Amino acid sequence: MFVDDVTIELLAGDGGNGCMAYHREKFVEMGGPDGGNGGHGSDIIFKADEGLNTLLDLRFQKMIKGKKGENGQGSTKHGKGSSPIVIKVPVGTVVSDPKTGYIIADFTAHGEEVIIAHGGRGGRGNAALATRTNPTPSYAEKGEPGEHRKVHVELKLLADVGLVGMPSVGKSTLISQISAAKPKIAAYHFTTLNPNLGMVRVGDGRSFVVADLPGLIEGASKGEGLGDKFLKHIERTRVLVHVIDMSAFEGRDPYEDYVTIQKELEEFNPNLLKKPMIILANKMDMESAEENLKKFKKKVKEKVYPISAMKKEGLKEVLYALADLLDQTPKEDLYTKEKFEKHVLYEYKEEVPFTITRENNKWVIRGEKVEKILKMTQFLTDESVLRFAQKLKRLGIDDKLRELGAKEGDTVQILDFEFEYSESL
Ligand SMILES: Nc1nc2c(ncn2[C@@H]2O[C@H](COP(=O)(O)OP(=O)(O)OP(=O)(O)O)[C@@H](O)[C@H]2O)c(=O)[nH]1
Ligand SMILES: [Mg+2]
Repeated sequence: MFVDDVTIELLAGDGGNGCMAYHREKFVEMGGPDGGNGGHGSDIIFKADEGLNTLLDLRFQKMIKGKKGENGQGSTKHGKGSSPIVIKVPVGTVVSDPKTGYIIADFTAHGEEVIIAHGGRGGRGNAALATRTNPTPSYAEKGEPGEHRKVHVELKLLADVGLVGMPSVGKSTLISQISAAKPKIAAYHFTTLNPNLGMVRVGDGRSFVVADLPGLIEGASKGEGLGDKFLKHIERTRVLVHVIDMSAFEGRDPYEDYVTIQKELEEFNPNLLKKPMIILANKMDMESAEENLKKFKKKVKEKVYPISAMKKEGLKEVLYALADLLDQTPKEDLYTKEKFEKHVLYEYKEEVPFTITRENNKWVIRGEKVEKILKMTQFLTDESVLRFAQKLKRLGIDDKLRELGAKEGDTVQILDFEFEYSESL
């Protein structure tokens, strides 16, 4: 099965917890802090693999989860980081953020790899948290939560030449004659349901990859027929080949076919019309074709190559013309730098540091920052509790609670953690 569009949830591994411990030696009752740091949680990495040609494997996974890093231990023993989870994707895969639309990665070469969701850093142990003013801290951090994000994964095939045209004009017949590809060929419309790739070798040693696409009809860019589902696969191709049935055997007018397809390409993505294009007048072995070609040529400025895909006539010249065109057409990136998430220098985000609601007689505090502080706190000692309280205070939570009328001893809740409100802090 050919799958080229998947949305999936990624949950990278949390960092391991930092450790709180003290150095012990004979005759020394309590030495300095020696709790080690937690290890890094597993990153989720996507890696391009030329052996794959579909996103089928991702289809059946709702969520990919990373592993937590190891916890730190005494004697400044740091926890081991968890190995990354590596997901293989076909070359040509584009990963984007469905919320912002920014591209996270565009894989165009075998072996390329990008971290799509970052594992959390390990929490610091009390050895690492010692400062001049507090040389023996009695607290340690928990690991940072791993990145949690939804991503849109799309395959946009990597081919040099894309074959477009109405159904049954002979696109699949052509690719089967010029490459080793063996697509289904038949007289009914929409025989081809998925794109096929074929490697073409020109006599002089040059070679290129051709993509045979399902047929297009009027309104394809708005979903008619097989719609525009497959047009994305020609976005990367450098040269287009427009195949036209010059026999007009099905009763359509070849020139109208040409205009219709050009319009659909433009509506899908105006850049498609900027690509160099070769027009093939196919089925020249049929009776009426010669007559139709004369009329067609009068209306179209571009050079038209008469061929018979079925009888393998006129193909050699076309292959040389394509190889020459490809030599003159530089490879371009599909996306400009600005479309990538990592190049966004500043993005305005509406930030709500926290919200307070009154629920079941409790003050409930929510917010990404507050929740992260909680998740990274180990409530082991008075000092760690104090540190947690100070962080909340710095965010302005205490002032706000007081303002809202919180009283000594009231219950405050963050996630599933509850504590008493105290005015003395
Ligand atoms: N006479 C003649 N018939 C051809 C030629 N090329 C293709 N055909 C016939 O046209 C019909 C359609 O051919 P396909 O190659 O399946 O056409 P297609 O463009 O891939 O069609 P879809 O996949 O449905 O879009 C088949 O019956 C072919 O045998 C040709 O050069 N001459
Ligand atoms: Mg076909």
